[in-house]
Amino acid sequence: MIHQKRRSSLLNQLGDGALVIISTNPIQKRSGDTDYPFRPNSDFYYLTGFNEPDSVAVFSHDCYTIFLRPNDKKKEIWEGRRLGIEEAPAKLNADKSYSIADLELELLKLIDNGGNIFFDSKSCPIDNKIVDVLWRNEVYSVASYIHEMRLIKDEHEIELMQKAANISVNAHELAMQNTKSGLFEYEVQSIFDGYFTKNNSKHAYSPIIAGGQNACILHYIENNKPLNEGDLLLIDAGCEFEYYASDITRTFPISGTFSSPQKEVYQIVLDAQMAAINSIRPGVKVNEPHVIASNIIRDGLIDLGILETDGELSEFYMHRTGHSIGIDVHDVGTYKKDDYEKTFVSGMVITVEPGIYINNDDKINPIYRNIGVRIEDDVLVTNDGNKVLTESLVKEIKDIELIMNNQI
Ligand SMILES: [Mn+2]
Repeated sequence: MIHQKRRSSLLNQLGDGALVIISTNPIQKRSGDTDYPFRPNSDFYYLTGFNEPDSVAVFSHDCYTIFLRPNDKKKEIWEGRRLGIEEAPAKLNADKSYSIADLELELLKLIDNGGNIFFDSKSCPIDNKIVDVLWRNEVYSVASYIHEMRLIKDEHEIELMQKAANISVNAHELAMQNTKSGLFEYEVQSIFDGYFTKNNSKHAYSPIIAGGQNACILHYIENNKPLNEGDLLLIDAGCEFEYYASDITRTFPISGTFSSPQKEVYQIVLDAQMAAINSIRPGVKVNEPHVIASNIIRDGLIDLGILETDGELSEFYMHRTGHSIGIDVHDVGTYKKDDYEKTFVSGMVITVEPGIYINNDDKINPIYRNIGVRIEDDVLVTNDGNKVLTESLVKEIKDIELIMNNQI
């Protein structure tokens, strides 16, 4: 029902007689006869709830048609079960279903009603076939309409995102409790691999398990170095549960106790993160958390003598404070440059993830070198402010030290 509601809501914006055509992702080859695990196209899944490859949805106010793989006993033994043409209408709330092999023939009939056609090609084999069928027609883009809808999460989506957040929170907690020097970064990653799998979820993105100076490499994913006693460990990992993402970063001392310089840097990032989160409510510009976090980080770094009064903050803080999150971990909307003037609306979910990255630089006081800190939570905009979906994961210095020393 939720998908039908989304389709109707989309059609209502597109005007009378609109016909939407949307396909799922192609299967991607990994090597030889091995494929990457299939994941449906996010827009397609949002509108259909269907997660098989080789499918196309065509819908108007009058008719919803789904093209999919027919049942095939032999193929299903090798490749897995298929919903099949007979079961599809009842299961997917469709009016008609056809084999994907009949796509061109049936699509020609479906576009014959004269209404505006909405379609965006991903230049994959199925979309190329659709383009061939549509070549005589004027075609309009539908992606921006779908993305505006996806920006505001409905109750069903918020529930799934809360579940994803909870799984990730628990995995981070386990990692804090089980980290010790001498382990390799991948051994800490295995805590997430195991916990996510055990809870019917997957990594929403390549996890970053970065000890010491590796934390200063923003997209460090090698995760293959040993953890050293005096260093911090930065973990950016989140699961995807039923196609909805979570995204959490925590930074904590491998020994279980922060050193004084680590504390000083960490507290600046935490203050920046909390202030940025506190600013989030409907009507506030989506860029506001970034402005607030950047100012606090700038002042903090100047106080520590790391940044000159007229210095470049981007030497130590070179990314944005957050992004939209949903079916995609970097979800549609709100964090692109044109969107900075937009304001928060109830139902948006964004990350808040300021950081400080101090590289090994002669100019910097040695006690602060090689410290990288990021703290990230997922925040739902509510009618009267916000709710942090990942709030149950500790981040205050004293709480992290307690949990790491198994005292809570
Ligand atoms: Mn993030």
